Order: sequence, then C-alpha cells, then structure tokens
Amino acid sequence: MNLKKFISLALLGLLIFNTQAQEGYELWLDYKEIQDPTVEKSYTSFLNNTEVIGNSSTIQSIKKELQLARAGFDFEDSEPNNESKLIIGVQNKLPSTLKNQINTKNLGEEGYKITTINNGNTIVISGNSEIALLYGTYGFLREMQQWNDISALNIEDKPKIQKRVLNHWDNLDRTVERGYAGFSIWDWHLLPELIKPEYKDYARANAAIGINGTVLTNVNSNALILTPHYIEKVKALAEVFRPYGIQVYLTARFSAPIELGDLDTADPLDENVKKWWKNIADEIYAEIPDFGGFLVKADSEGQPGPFQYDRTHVDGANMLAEAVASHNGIIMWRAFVYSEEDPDDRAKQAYDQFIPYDGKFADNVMVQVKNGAIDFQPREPFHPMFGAMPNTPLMMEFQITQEYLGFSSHLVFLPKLFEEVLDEDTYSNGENSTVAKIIDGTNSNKKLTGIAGVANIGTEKNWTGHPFGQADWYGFGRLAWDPYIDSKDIAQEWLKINFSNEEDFVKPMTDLLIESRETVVNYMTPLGLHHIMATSHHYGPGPWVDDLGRPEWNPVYYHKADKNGIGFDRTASGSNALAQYAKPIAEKYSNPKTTPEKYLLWFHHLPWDYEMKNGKSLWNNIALHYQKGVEQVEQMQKTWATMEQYVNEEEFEKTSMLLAIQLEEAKWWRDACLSYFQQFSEMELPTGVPEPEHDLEYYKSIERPYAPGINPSW
Ligand code: BDP
Repeated sequence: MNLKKFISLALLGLLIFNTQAQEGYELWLDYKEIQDPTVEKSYTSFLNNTEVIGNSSTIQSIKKELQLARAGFDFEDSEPNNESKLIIGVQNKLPSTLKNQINTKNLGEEGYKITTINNGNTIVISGNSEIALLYGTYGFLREMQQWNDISALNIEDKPKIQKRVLNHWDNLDRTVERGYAGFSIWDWHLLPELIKPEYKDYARANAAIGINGTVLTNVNSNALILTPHYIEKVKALAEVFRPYGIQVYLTARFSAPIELGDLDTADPLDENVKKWWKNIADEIYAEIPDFGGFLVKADSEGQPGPFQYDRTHVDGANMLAEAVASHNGIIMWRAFVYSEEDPDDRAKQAYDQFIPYDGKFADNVMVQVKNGAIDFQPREPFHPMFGAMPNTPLMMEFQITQEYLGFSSHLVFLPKLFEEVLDEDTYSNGENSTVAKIIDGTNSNKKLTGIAGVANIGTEKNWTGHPFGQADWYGFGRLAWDPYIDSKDIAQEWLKINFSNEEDFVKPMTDLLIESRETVVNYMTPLGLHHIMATSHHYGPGPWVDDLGRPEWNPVYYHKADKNGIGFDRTASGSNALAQYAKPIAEKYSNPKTTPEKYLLWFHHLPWDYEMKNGKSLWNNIALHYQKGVEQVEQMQKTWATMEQYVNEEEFEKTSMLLAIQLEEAKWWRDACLSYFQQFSEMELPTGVPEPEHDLEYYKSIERPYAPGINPSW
C-alpha cells in the first residue's frame, strides 16, 4: 500500500472511531487519552511491559483489552520505567516466586486480587480462574480510567451475588417490550451466520462491570425460541459471550409442549410433559454446555402456567428445575403475579401466593421478585416478600429500562433508586436485615444468590438512547457485584470514566445525578403516589383513567382521590398490606404521623387538609412537590449548560435537547396531575405554584398512540 493510501485509510479509521466515540458506542470502555503526566508515566510503564499467562480465549480477550487501553490512553510522550511489570495469571500458574506471595484462597471462582510487590515495580493480577483475571483486568483499567494513583495498588474484590443477570424483554421480531433505545440487538434473522461486532462489545461491556448472565428473550415469551432453528442462533451468541464469563439463559413458555405441537397438555405433573422439558433441556445443553437455565413468567398477565392444571408455582418450577438440574442449570421463577379474579390489593397478592411455599422449591430454583410489589414505580417501599421467605433463594428484579420513569427521554440516575431499596431494613432477622443481605444470602445463609436488571439496551448507536441511560446499566452491574457500594461513588466513577476527571465537572454532575431520582419522584408521583401514568404505554400522566378491563390497571385504583382525600389505605382499616411487613415496620407505618412522608399515600388515605410535618396541608405539599420537581429539572438544565467544555459535542447537544423535553414533560405532569386532583381538593394552589396553562380536558385529551415499547401482540 502506498503511503498516501495508508494515511487516508488511517484517517478514515480515526474518523469512524472518533464518530463512534462521539456517539457513545464505546460505553465505559472508551479509553480516553490520559492527560495527567504524573500518573501517565507509571501507567505507561506497566502497560508497556505486561505478561499474561495462558492462551485461552479469555486470556486472548484480556490481551486485546490491554491493547485497546494502551492505544486509547495514548502514552506517546511518556518515558516508561523499564523495571515495571504487570503480570496477570491464575494463582496456580504464577511463577513459583510469586505464588507464595499471592494468596487467593478467599476469592472464590470470580474474585480477584491486584497486588503490588517488588518495591512497587511489579503489579500482579491474580485469582482462581481466568474469568477472575478478566474481572481483575477491568478493575485495574478502571483505576487508570479514573487517573488514580497505582503506585501502591492493593485491591481484593469478589462478587457478593452469584447470578448477576440482565433480562432482555426482546421479542423474536426484534421489537423490545418496554424498550426505548431502538430494536433488539439480537439479529435473529441473520444469526448464526452473521456475528455482529456489537455482540462482542456487549459482552466486553458487561464483563467490565461484572455481569455474568443474560436472558436473551422476553418474559412474555415465544415458544419458538426452544426449537433447533433458534437454539443454533442462541448457541452462536453463547460462543461469543463465553470468553467473557457470560452465561446465556432463555425464557420458557409454560405451554410450549402444546404450542410446539407435541403434547396436548402442559401439566407439570404429567410424565410426558416432564420428559418433554427434559428433552428440550438436553438438546439445548448438547449445543450450549454452559447454558444458564430458564426464566419463567407463569400465571401472570395472561401467561400460561401451572394453575390451569390445578398445580402450584412449586409444581411448575420444580418440574423445570428437574429438567436442567443434571446440567447445573437454574430456574428463575418470577413472583410478579396478580390475579384478575382476586379483588384483594394487588400489592398483597404475590406475597400471599408465594409465602406458603417457602422451603418447598428445588435447590436450583430462585424466586425472582420485582422491586416492588406493584411494579417498578419511581418509588415503592421494598417488596414484603424480601425477608419473608428465609428458606427460598430470592432474586431481586430491578428495571433498568425506564418504563415508568420517562422512557429514555428523562435523565434519572437509577442506582440511587436501587440503593434505597437495597438499604431498607426488613427486620426479618432482627435489626439490620437489609434487602441487600437477603439478596446476597448473608441474612439466612442462602446457597444460591442472584439479581436481575431489565435491560435498557437497543440498536441506538449509544445502546441506551439517552447518553445517561448508560449510567443506569453501568450502575446496575456495579451494584450486582457489590450491593453495598454507595451510589454516589458509582456516579463519580461513571462520570470520570465517561466524560472527564475535572473536579469542576465531577462534583456538580455527581450532585445532579444523585438528585435526579428524587426529581422524577417529585414531578411524577410524590409522597407515595403510584401508578398514575397514562395507560398501556405508561408515558405521561393519566391519573383520571378509570375505564380499563381490570380494576388494578386503572390509576384511580391506586390514588383513590375523592372529596375526602387521597391515597391507598393499606393499614388494618384498609387492605392491611402492612401486615405483610415485619412488626417494627408494620407498627411504625400504621400511623401516618410515623410513616416516612415519602411513603405516606402508599399506606394511607388522608384528607386534603391533613397537616404534614412542615405544618402545611397535604394538598399544599403535593402541589409543592410537583413544583419542586419542575424546578429541579430547570436546575439540571442550568448545571448541564456549564459543562460543554468537558463533554463531546454530540453528547452535549443530545443531552441538552433531552433535558428540554424532560422539562416540558415535568410541567405536563405537574399541570395535569394538579388540575385533576384539584377538582377533589377544591383548594387553591399554594404560592409559588403556577396555574396550569390548560384546563383538565386538554390534558385528558393528549394521546400518544405510538409511544414506543408496547408489545405489538397486545
Ligand atoms: C409490567 C410491564 C409489562 C411486563 C410486566 C412483567 O408493563 O410489559 O410484561 O411488567 O414484568 O411492568 O411481566
């Protein structure tokens, strides 16, 4: 190739790379140039002299990642210290001189250790498996991405939760239920022949934050995924993910034995049904030996399940568990259930259905419980099932995609929400029995532990649509690895890695991220209000909706506003959902005066003039919260406007435009909800809250029939 051609190709490459970086495709693996000369020198020294022991595909991935980092950090001007060395190897394969110095006994299979020895001249990344080395490498690079001092680095880290899983609600036609970032990244039609580079980049990004499993298909599932034609495609993905320690799972449609034309029943106690599932499992494992298992939504929102045959959740889950047990597979059986025949408070139904079965599930079953008992609201008290099933492994299900939080047009830092839930005390085993301790098994010595996040990923160039949606994916992974990390630390880490290390950027932007969760609660569902979103797509306000087929699909069911007041009475005088919580909570929350105000209307129906802690009426407080939410978005805009110098042009512009949408919609929420509730309160808006621009009929008339994320089969 002549020089001219070489230069033009190189420039083109640079341009493509740069455009991708501008669009955010690289996620947290965008190794930006290091501009701090003090750290640059030591980074150069270690990265330019590395020894990675072994030759497997995981080891190749580590080597590749180090190369990418070296190229991205761009060490050109720095003089390395030739004595420095980075050694990466599984403990029992380290040279004998090192073996004695590095103890990895307590690290399990996935934990890693980064040790500095030899007067600071040698850094060793070690663990008990190659995947541990991969995690260690990403941990090491994360230090560098934040420009941290590595001269005396000593880190020991291991995941506190075993199954750290993304749930994709992706359909085989590539639509994504509750997906707001384009279509599904799984190109089923062209798999297995076409392996898109995105698949590998997806695996890298997930491994970098410790995610080790992915459920490829929607919980509202399609039995076709279990046929050989599709299993071949799943296998191709599993092969890309394997070197990155990511196991593949699928959703199992309970009626598949009938739908795929083989049997006329799906009764879990029927021998032929059992055999059918065992065969399917064997077929899958023959192709994908490390297949993770099945996620099942049964007898929920019209999905088939064991109830049709007068069987129980245990019958259903254990039958599937048996089919995968000999292959070390697991069943994640969802507890998101509520029945159209049951007139009881929807918030109580999952608990009532599952608690009697504590201890009855097979060892390889996890019950996957949503946060929270209603449905991924901007704020819900923790689900009372956490703490109430000491003999059953409970998996947490968070929603990363923003179904009820403004889709991918609103900036909301969800790790703050996740943290609030994980930190709640269930009192199930005395004080300090936090939800995190239930999930990670420490509260009752659970052998199997897990956490799932419903993904916000799609074909958008930056994967998540909103540039800040990436932070939610990132933060979910970090909390899945360690549910005790402070969400503020996650925010800082992500901001530094993604944008800039400058203090004048990191500090105000960390505050912005941390506050963004309360902001959305304020302008959507303050003081314990919930599920008052517009119907079906859940975009925008719809507190007036009262005409849907099932009572609990209607927002009026949840807020119960009338002339006498507002809120859902879940105390003994109402649905008594409170009785599902441990005594200290049930007692405290049974009185509105001792209920945290953030949960007030979740548990109590109160008069509009009820006096709140600040001495003002409930009505005034509701109105002021809505107003505050709007003002907080204005503040976000102001802060962001000063950040142009720290972020790339594309992301700056995009975020600015999205914040403008968020502000308009915060006002829409405020004005629509206040106009609606005011007809019952018949009270004036307090000073500082502007009169709505339009009348209630106008807000009611707004329709968004093509808002994204709706399942096309509905
Ligand atoms: C609700 C969603 C629906 C899901 C369901 C579930 O609106 O699309 O299928 O949860 O989690 O939040 O099964």
